[in-house]
Amino acid sequence: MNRRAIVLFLILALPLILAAQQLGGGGEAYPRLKTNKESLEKWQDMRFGLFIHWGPVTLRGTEIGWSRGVQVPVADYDSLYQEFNPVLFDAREWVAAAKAAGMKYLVITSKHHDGFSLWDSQQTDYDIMSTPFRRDVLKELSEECARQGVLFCTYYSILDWHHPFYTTRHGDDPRPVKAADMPLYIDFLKKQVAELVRKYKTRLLWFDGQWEDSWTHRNGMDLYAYCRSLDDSLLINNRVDKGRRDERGLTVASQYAGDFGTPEQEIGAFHPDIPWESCITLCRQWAWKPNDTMKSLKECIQTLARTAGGGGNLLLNVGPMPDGRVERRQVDRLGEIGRWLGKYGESIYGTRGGPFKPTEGLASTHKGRRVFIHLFKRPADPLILPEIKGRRVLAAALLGGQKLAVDTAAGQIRVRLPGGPADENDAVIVLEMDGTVEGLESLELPGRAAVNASPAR
Ligand code: FHN
Repeated sequence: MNRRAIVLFLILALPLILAAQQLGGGGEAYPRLKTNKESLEKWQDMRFGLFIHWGPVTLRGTEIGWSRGVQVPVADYDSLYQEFNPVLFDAREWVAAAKAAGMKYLVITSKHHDGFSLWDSQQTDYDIMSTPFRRDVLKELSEECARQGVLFCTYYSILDWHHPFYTTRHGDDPRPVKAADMPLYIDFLKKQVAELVRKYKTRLLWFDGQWEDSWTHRNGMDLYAYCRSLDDSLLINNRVDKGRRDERGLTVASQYAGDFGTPEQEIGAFHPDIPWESCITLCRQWAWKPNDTMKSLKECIQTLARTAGGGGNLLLNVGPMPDGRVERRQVDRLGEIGRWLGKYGESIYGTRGGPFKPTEGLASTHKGRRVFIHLFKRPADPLILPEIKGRRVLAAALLGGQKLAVDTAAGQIRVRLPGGPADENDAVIVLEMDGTVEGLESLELPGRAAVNASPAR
């Protein structure tokens, strides 16, 4: 191929190569099975969801899954379901709390590492119907989400330290394992996942527990393809496969399956070109713990704005109590976040990260011709930003507030700041541009770049 042909090929193919890099899918085993773009964009526009970790373990207040066979002996842990009777559980209240927080989707732990199923599963008796409660939590939540217009999604743990056929044990679990059983476990897993899709209409499968050697890259790609065969519009996170290497959570290479990256307990790195979602606890533990330390309103709002400023979604977690209620103080905190979004939601929903890369003091999002600057600290006045090549700033204002003087000179945008106090959690300035900034190069700001801020644990 001569030089001219190579150049021509690159010019034609480049956009395709770039697009391919952005979209995940079935991995190297299913190269043509790409992420459902429509579902992905709708989900990315949502930006904010509720994560719920819950199960019989709340009767002990210890961490779900991990405390089995450690803080709580296996025999005790595995019999907790016989006392689990959350009579104050009300799906309306849970979904209403998510809505009041401004959250657009909800992800419930249908089955965590301890193997307990929160629905009436035909594949096992180790489920909610074997408890004194005998109500199908997933059915009630799925129906209530549909009623209140919140997207119903399910977390499902691939590893199952309770299931006899799963081939890795945890804690003081004395049972031997037989490698031959793993195919039987995978058959069980697929039948349960089919229930979640067909019967409970989950819209997103949030897999977890893929890191043990019992689960392989091949298993991951096959499960991804199987899920998409059940419902082609499903979204599936990258923990279906082995491409996630550390808490930064992104997939290391396109040969791995998955539709979005999953940083955990930290705000993901600035990546407006890759779909990702940070999952972070409102308190410290995933499941409920008495008197657990709860994040401040400022920390919650800045975590959400920083995540959106990096191009990601935020999945904020609560752990309901053993009686079925979410603690009042946590419901109140969610409501406070929702009130902030009531005023400034335009700077979060439907936006994409950038064009200015986040620093310690600010982050930016954009949508159409509007660029939103999220100020977490009061900067020097005027606020100085690098000029956006090929775009002019037509006007500046506090979002929902007063107009601000703005000019561009010497490659800098200078915004005069308001004299009085602005929102101490996150003061949002909106810049009206003479065109969209989507796809334009991201810009570094002088000053310390934001490190992947890990909210207090
Ligand atoms: O072990 C789990 C943990 O309990 C929790 O479910 C988090 C949520 O993403 N995921 C695992 C740790 O990476």
